[in-house]
Amino acid sequence: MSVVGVLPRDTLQQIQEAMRKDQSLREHVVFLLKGEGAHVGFEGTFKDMPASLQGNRPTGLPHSPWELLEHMRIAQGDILEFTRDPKHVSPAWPSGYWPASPEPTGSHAWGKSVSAFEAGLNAMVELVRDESTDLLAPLSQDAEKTVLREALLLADHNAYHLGQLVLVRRLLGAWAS
Ligand code: NI
Repeated sequence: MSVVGVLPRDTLQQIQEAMRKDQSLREHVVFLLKGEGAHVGFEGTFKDMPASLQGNRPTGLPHSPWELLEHMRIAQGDILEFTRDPKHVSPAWPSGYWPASPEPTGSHAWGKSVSAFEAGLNAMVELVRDESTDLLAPLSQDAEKTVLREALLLADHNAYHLGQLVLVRRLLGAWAS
């Protein structure tokens, strides 16, 4: 006999309703993480960045496109690992969250960083989508934090720096539209 078979009908409906809301919340967070609603996407912002300008800091601004991309990748990796690994050790702040130089470390560095960024973002999306992930359970490493809070933090941080990258690209004359 299944458990469902012995539950009163209104209890079953409550469970189904709770599952529907849980699923809906997960998809709202995934939508936010992917940046599909309010601004230009990651792929469109990272693509076609001329190698000769990746390490340039526009006059009056502190970061080159390479620094912003790497900062997004590094910070995202830290938030992801903090969320899923109680033993994760974060880099020194702030120096560990930025590359050593405004210039990329070779002609393939930009593409490799973009791929690593995409992998990190997908990992957070999978974590949020996983029905065995309790979005609201206090994390053992910090009871004030939850997977939901860290996912929202990541989306916020990514959106903030993505907008900066668009602006820096415009100022460098490296933005198509
Ligand atoms: Ni930041």
